[in-house]
Amino acid sequence: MLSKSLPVICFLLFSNLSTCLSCVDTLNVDVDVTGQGADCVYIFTRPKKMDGSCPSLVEAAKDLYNEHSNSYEDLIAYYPFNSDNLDHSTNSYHGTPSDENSMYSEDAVCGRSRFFDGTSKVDIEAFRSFEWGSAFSVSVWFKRTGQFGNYQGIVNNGYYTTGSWEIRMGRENSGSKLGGGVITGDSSATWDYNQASASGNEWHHVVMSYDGEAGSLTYYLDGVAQSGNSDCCSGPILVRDTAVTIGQAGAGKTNEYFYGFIDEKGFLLIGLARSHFGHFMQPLSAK
Ligand SMILES: [Ca+2]
Repeated sequence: MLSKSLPVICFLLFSNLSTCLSCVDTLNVDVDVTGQGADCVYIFTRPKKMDGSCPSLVEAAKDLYNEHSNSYEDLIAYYPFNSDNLDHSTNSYHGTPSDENSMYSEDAVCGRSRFFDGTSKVDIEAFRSFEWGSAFSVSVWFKRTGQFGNYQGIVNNGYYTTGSWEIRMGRENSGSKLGGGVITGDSSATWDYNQASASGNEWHHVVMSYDGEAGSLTYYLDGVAQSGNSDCCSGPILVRDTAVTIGQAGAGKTNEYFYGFIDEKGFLLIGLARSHFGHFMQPLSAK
């Protein structure tokens, strides 16, 4: 029997936080131990082992990792953008950057972020003809820092009717306009949400979640549900022979690049996550 009467208190110090998924279920404190701003201290409890002893730090960390692995089994792809354009889920839907030297920044919400300079993007060709199904969520953090007079794609599988889902920004209202949507058999356009406003030079978080069985599309900006065409669609998101693009408007457009930083925190960037929707709505701490 596992005893929970006397929890073990452990302190984990990660000098290089390799996965922000582990932020989700732990109390985490941003403590600048090194003066470099790169370390996080984690405080959590674990039950004693069957023999009454406390698990080692390695054992405790492994247990936590396994719990997360199980709870994110629906994850499609995860791009931390800390030092590469790779998918850090188990699926290996790796991104291909258009720029020779991808730029990563300490200006981030988790680890580092990727900087998009208005000419660079990341394509994930593995998503061509991908069956998105009827349960889909995408989560992304972004901080637009320039080219406010342009339309800009953030993440999508193609521009407007070329793809079947997208999150993008407009040039209206000083470039703060934000929206997106999905395309299904009964909804032919993606601009189901088009009145959100995300101020420039600040981090913002978008979660768009689609439930094709319930016929519901929700769009959250910084944890607040936005008004839009929530009953736009039902059934599966259409399959397209297009790549997923991050940092540009996607297939069907040659311009409309994003200018600024894109990151993740605590959860995935792209996932079949209807069953985990609650995770997305945990309190957000935008920097
Ligand atoms: Ca990151």
